[in-house]
Amino acid sequence: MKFGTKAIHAGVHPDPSTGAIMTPIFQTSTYVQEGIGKHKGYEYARTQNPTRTALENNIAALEGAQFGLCFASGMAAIDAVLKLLSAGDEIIACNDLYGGTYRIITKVFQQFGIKAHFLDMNQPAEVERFINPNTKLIWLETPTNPLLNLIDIEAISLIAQKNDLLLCVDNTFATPCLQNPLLWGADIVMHSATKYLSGHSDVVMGALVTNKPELHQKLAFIQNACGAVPSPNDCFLVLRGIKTLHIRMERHGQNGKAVAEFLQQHPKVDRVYWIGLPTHTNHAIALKQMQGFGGMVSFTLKNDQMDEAKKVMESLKIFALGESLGGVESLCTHPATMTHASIPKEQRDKTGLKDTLIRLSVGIEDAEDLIEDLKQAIG
Ligand code: P1T
Repeated sequence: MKFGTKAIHAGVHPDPSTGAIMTPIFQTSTYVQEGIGKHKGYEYARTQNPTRTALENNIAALEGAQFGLCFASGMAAIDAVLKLLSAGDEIIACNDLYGGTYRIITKVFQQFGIKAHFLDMNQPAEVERFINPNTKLIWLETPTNPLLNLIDIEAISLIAQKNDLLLCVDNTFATPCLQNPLLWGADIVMHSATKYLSGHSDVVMGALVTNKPELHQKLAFIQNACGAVPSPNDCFLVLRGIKTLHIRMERHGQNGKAVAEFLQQHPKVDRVYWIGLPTHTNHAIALKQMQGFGGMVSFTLKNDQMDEAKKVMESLKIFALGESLGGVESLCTHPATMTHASIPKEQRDKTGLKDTLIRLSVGIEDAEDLIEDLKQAIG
């Protein structure tokens, strides 16, 4: 089955009791059991819920995985992966990544005795240099948030396999439509389903998928034991969102290209970060492991002053100023004060995340209108 067909059909079945074609919202906390130990596979809604099961199976199918699990947020999904570790274990993570991921590793798990190294993963030799007997997990995002760096998943997975480490890839920016990290050797794929999977900026949710039964069991145990599960209503919304994922991603990619090319030729714009530009440092990695380039575009201005960047961000009319990404509507984010404020400035400076960087989540409106908006805002 091809991707679009899977997006619409995988994991979902007409409701056996009514024939309803759309998966019902099973708004229940418990299930009546016929006798002690006699039930229909559903006991308590933290542990299982049929709306959630449909979504978990759908996301798993899109990633080419056997198993899927959904969580109350992307952060709850990340939390579950990190809970696979024990005190004394070490993580190697990419150095450009969502601020919340950096924060949970350094501010929450560090106090439980877990140590992390944040590295430029375009130097696989550098990754090997930091591996020691305590290393247990490699965490990467590709494309990264917000600098749109690309990391060769296969190259890193070879290192992970050689050293018996888990590799988890945050696939939020690419979505399963553009990239399937399991195919390149990842053990776990993580999503903030809040973003493109939901696609309409009306849900907060996370997801994990894997092909390894043992790993799935451990993560399912954590999901149930810790309890950060999404509501059935939110599962319904994400299932509905995913039905148009392939169509939306096509348009995000077309609009991303139009916006990136417009910015690239603008005399006041300095650097443009979009993975589809042949001038992108690692464009070849996108060609190797992705089926498209998406709608995330970051840029800086030649007049590299905060006042200038602020003026542009506050003058945009169609691009709404705010955190998040991946919705049908265009958004403009200021990473230094919003999504990445929890990464200390010295660390941001080291990875090249300037205070003046502007991040765009290019939506699926008409590209001409988006370009007009940028034109009037940049001046
Ligand atoms: O917001 P939540 O659903 O908990 O997901 C966290 C998360 C994880 N991974 C990546 C790559 C992310 O971008 C995010 C959330 N990011 C934003 C809110 C943002 O605007 O970048």
